[in-house]
Amino acid sequence: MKRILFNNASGFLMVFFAFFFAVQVRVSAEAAEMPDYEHHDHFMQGMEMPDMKAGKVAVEIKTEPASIKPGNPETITLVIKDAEGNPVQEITPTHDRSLHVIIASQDFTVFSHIHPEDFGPITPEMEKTGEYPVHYTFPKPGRYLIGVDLAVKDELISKHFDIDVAGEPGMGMPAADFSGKKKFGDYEVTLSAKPARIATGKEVTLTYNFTENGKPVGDLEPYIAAEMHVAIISTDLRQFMHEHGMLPGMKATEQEMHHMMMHHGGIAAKFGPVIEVHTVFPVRGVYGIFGQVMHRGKVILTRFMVEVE
Ligand SMILES: [Cu+2]
Repeated sequence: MKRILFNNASGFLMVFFAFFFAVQVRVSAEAAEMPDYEHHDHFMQGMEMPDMKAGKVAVEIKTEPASIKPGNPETITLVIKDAEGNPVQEITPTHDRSLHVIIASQDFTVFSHIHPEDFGPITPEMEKTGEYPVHYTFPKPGRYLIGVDLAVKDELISKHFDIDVAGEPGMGMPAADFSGKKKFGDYEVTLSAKPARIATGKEVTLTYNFTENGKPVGDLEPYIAAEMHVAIISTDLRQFMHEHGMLPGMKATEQEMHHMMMHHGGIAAKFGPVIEVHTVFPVRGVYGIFGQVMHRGKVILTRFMVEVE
C-alpha cells in the first residue's frame, strides 16, 4: 500500500513552490514539451505532508496495488481523518454524493468524475473507518490529477493529489487550444469569459451556450443535483477547482451557494441553452475547463482551455 499526499502544501514548503511555480507557469504559457518538466515534481512523490489548509479535516489517498499500471482496474481509497487522525464519520452529502472524485490526465485527454456511490451504497464500514473506495482503470501511463470534494458537517473541503501511472511513454503537456467554440458530438458549444482577459484573483464569469445541430438546447437536465459540474485544472496540476454552473442572472451569494451545495438549490427540470459559471483563478497559467451537463439522460463532456494573466 502506498500513500500519496496532496500537493497544496503550505508552511515551509511554500518557498519551494514559489520557485517551482515560477518555472512552471512559463512552461505552461508556451505549452511546449519540456524535457525537465517531470524532474522537479518528482521530489514530491511519497512525501508525507500535514494537512494545514482545510482546518480540522485531512484527506489522504491510498492506492491498491501500490504501483499503478495502465489498463489495470485500480482501487483508490479516500481516507478522511480529523486532526487527531481519527476517521471522520460525519460526511455531509453534497450534490447527492458523499464524495466527488475528479480524475484528469496531465495532457487533458482523459477526464472522469466518479463517486463511491457509483460502485454501490455507502456501507457502515466505510463510515466507521472513514475510508471510501472508488475504482478506476487508468488508460495510459503518465501523471494524473485526483481531485476530491466533500463536506464535513458544514465545511466544504476540496483537495487534490498527483498520481503517476507507471510505463512509457510519459505524458506530454496538452496542446494549446484556446478556441471558444467547439464541437462535442452533435453539440456545438461556445465558452466565453467576462472579462475576456482573465486576471488572477479577479472574479470571472464563464458563459456556456449549447446548440445541437444548429438549434439552441433548451432542455438540458440537472446532472448530479446541479445545472452543470465544472472542473478547472491548471496544466501543472497544482490548481484544482470544482465549480457548478447556474442559470444566467442567478448568481448567488457565497452563503446561498453553500446552502445549495448542502441542501440542493431549486434546479429547474429543463433549462438552457446558456449556463454561467462564476469563479476566481488563483494564479497565472493555462487551465483546462471540463464542464459536464446532462441532455436526454446522457452526459455531455465539454473541454476548453483558457489562459489566466
Ligand atoms: Cu460529483
